[in-house]
Amino acid sequence: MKIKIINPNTTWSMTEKIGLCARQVAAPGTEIVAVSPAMGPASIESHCDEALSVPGILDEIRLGEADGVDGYVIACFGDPGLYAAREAARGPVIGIAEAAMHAASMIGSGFSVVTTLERTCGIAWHLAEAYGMRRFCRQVRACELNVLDLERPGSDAYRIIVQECRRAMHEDKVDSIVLGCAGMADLCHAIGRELGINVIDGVSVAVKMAESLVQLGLVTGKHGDLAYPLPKSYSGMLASFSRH
Ligand code: 2AL
Repeated sequence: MKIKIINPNTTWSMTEKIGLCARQVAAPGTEIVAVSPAMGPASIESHCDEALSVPGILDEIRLGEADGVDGYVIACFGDPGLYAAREAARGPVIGIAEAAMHAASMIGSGFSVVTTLERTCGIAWHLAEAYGMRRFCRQVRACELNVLDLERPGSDAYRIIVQECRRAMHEDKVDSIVLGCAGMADLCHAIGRELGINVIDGVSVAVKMAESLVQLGLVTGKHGDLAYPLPKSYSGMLASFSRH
């Protein structure tokens, strides 16, 4: 089967890292295709960034549908455009925040999210609420790292993230820590080993969930509000999305 991972930001070093982490957990018969859209923000750390990432995501879904993709992962912790992507796709589309939070809810009674900038904490709380995960989510903690600090060789990011995870472990009394950025995927095992607690990377979980749903023959429902969007005209910069 073919699983396409869309990193909605346009930083390809992060996309390659995400692809590598996905391939480490994928089953032998699974082909992982990891991409960044041709248009979009270099990093996603605001509601505006999220909104501006969605046309690029939908373009990648369109290409994926033509390319016989079986399932998709949206690899950004705000799960931008998740429901729009589901409308446009035949197969399942999984967001990394929804995947990680659900996994955490199945292995314990509480988790904390450790994310990048304070300003993104509201997005994580909102998703916890929307997914029915609010009662499991004890805290959302920021490291005050920019997303692109995770890509900078020699940055202090690992040490700062471990420090915040340690605080979460002791102060929030959680069973797991959910990493709040796709760019942290490669740090998951090292942090888990160092702290001796479940550390959940949504990219890995989302890949396994997408694989499982595809293997079970389950697809996105097309009889309700996730039906394919109606054909219509779009103008200006969105003209290429027109369907007649
Ligand atoms: C993210 C993420 O996962 N990728 C990105 O560009 N921004 N989310 C976050 N909270 O930092």
